[in-house]
Amino acid sequence: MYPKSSSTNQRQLSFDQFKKEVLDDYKTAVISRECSLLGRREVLTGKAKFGIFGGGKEVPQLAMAKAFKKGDFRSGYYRDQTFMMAIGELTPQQFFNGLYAHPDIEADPMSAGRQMGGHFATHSLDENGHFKNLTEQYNSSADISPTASQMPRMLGIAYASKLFRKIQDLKDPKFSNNGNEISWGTIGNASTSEGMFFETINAAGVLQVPMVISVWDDDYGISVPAKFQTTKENISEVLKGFQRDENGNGYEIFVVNGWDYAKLIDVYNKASKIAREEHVPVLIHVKELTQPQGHSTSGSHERYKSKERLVWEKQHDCISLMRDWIFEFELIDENNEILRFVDSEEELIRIEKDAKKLVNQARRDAWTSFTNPIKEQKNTLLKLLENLALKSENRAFILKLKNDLASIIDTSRKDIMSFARKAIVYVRNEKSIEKTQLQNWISRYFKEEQPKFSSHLYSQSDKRVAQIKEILPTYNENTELVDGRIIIKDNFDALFSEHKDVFIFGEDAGNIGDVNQGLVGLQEKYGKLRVSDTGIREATIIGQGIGMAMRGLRPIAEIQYLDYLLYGLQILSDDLATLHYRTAGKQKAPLIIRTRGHRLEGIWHSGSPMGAIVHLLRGINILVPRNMTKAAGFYNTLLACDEPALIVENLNGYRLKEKLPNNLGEFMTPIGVVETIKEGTEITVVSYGSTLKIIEDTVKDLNQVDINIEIIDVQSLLPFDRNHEVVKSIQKTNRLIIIDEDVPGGASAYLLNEILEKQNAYEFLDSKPVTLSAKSHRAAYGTDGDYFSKPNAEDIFESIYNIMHEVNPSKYKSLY
Ligand SMILES: Cc1ncc(C[n+]2csc(CCOP(=O)(O)OP(=O)(O)O)c2C)c(N)n1
Ligand SMILES: [Mg+2]
Repeated sequence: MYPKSSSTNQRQLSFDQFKKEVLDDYKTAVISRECSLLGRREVLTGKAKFGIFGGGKEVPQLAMAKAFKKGDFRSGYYRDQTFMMAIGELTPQQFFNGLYAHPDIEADPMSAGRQMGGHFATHSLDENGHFKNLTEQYNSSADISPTASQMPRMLGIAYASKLFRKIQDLKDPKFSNNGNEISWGTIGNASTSEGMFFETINAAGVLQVPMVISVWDDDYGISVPAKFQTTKENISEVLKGFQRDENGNGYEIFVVNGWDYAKLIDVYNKASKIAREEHVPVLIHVKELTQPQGHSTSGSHERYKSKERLVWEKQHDCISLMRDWIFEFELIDENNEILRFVDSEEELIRIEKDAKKLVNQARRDAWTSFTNPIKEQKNTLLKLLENLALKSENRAFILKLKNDLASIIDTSRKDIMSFARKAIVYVRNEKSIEKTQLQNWISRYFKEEQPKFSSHLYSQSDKRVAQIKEILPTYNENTELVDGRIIIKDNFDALFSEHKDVFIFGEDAGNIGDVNQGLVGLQEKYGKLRVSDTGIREATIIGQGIGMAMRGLRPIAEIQYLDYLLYGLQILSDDLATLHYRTAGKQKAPLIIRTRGHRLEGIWHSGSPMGAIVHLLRGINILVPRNMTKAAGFYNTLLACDEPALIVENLNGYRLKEKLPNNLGEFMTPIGVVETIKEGTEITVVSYGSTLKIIEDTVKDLNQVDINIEIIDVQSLLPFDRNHEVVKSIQKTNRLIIIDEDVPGGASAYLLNEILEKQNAYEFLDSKPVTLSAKSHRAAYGTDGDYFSKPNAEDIFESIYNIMHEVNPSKYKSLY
């Protein structure tokens, strides 16, 4: 590699430097392997719950690390511990801290114990939740477990480089150096069977972005061999049509064996140069890798691999072959002297011994750091229980608890809390200072420990949505009424001219300005990169946005209709919604997803699956504005904040008339705040989105039968009614009906839970609370399909009337 390679970089290295680098690499590989071996033992002896390691894939990761530069991003999966060690972002002790699930972000920088080991991340945010200078550090977007889910965001990370290079106004040195950054992906061979892999590969080819995707090919996906995974059992072979050539743009594709250290370094250098300089995506198919310990700690690969395969894997272990190469390497210099990496095997054995010692020490240190705080807590509790026992009639029981707790060898926080709370039950009828002390200790314990497991679902920075106060739209004296779409469009226009880092993209979003003309003319005005068309690929539209937002841009990803959000829902749920939580606040992606939905007609153009969305997307703000002014106000709010959000515009609202505000881009709809749009006395009607219009249309009819309703617009499903305004209304009306067009038990049940349980509204109800929603099936097509599928004006009238009939049957006579 050293003398044969044509790379100038390598020629410049003196042999001694080169030798040091090779031996350091070998040491890293051996340390990593030792971590895998000891890690498995920690699981089998019960100290850790589950282990999935990078054994058998060490050597190509050394090569990838060499080509990886500051500012670059990794988007990979659970095999990449060697890479993380090689770039200096994972120490052996941190590896074990993660394995034990140390709930402290300093100890386990990957996830503060929230993720299983093997899920890697670096810190993009400082202690205030603000972006650090990402060009001065190595970056790894936080891994997630669902196979191939690292693909969509990988595209966005790469796409950001393209934007940073092409758009002069974006030259923020914190985020990019002229778009030179590569998005480095890794994926297992079997996971390339997933749709998201192919969708991303195609999109990156279309967009021509600096993405280098390595396939770690060990011929298996757990127990299932390549034969059942990949056509021709060969992913680079079937992707050959993506190879760039004289017919057009595409990929550069490399195939290399995973044990060939020298060749790997060469390939990764070439790949890096192509991607970085030309912004061409590269696929590196790394073959002949192994799994020396099987897939994970949950099983043994002897069960499904043949004897021959197991022997082959031993012979092709990448570290063994690297070792042979180092041992055998010889070079004759100009003075005819023979240069070697090592003079005897002893030198390699010493490196291996040192590595073993180092990893063992790291394991011990990690265990001490994980268990020490718990030991202290345990001792405090034992003392409290002893004191309590002395004063209690149930002394024997409490002493037993104390002794049982004392006898647990590897105590967990769960043990501590569980014993403490059991003790409280024994003294429930007693009074003593010791009991109060234990009660106080328990509540302090929860206060301190619970956030370690539950913090950072949403932003805690000064840009969190809760910080935003409402700014009302203002109007000229003789304000004209315009189509709703004009308000959306003019507001986007104001936002685009104000914020140079805002981008909107989606199917038909560019050239024609979206299917409902809310972006008409904006591509012409702001260019094809700011307002752009994408292929039909919802999962990677979302991923494109996630990756861009992780690199400091403000993307608005458009999903054409709410019904098609389902294609992107998995990535929204698994990736975007968990990002801030799973990094304990160290990464964020304030992506805005724009879509339109509700009440059009037909099974796939009338969607309102808000319950499903609300439940799957905790961690994302879910906003359901009733008109375009409200929607525009939400966009304005979100661009002043750092949280992700989904905005569902009303599909039937683009042509409804609204007053055109004169402070476009500035007025702000607050998030988590309901609005009472009509005051009333008899019943509180809670609803959102398109349904509100129908409810408003029934007001006159209800008035005629002497029913005066109060209407509350939810506006924001997540978060819902932070100020608990709904219960105040119910205190006045004593009755509640929730109306939406989701399935029964969908978002209406969510709202009912919020109102009855969280706001304690049950105390003020004089009638049974009612939810009126659509039928369980999707909405049938046409006017009649809608009438018989979704709550209509008569359904609403009758549901409300029936509640009043129950209250006063003589005044409100039965209708049927
Ligand atoms: C969507 C999804 N399906 C199934 C799994 C369970 N699972 C975890 S790893 C794995 C096999 C992956 O094999 P491959 O991509 O070849 O990676 P390797 O583990 O061999 O490196 C499976 C099926 C998962 N994590 N996510
Ligand atoms: Mg595999």
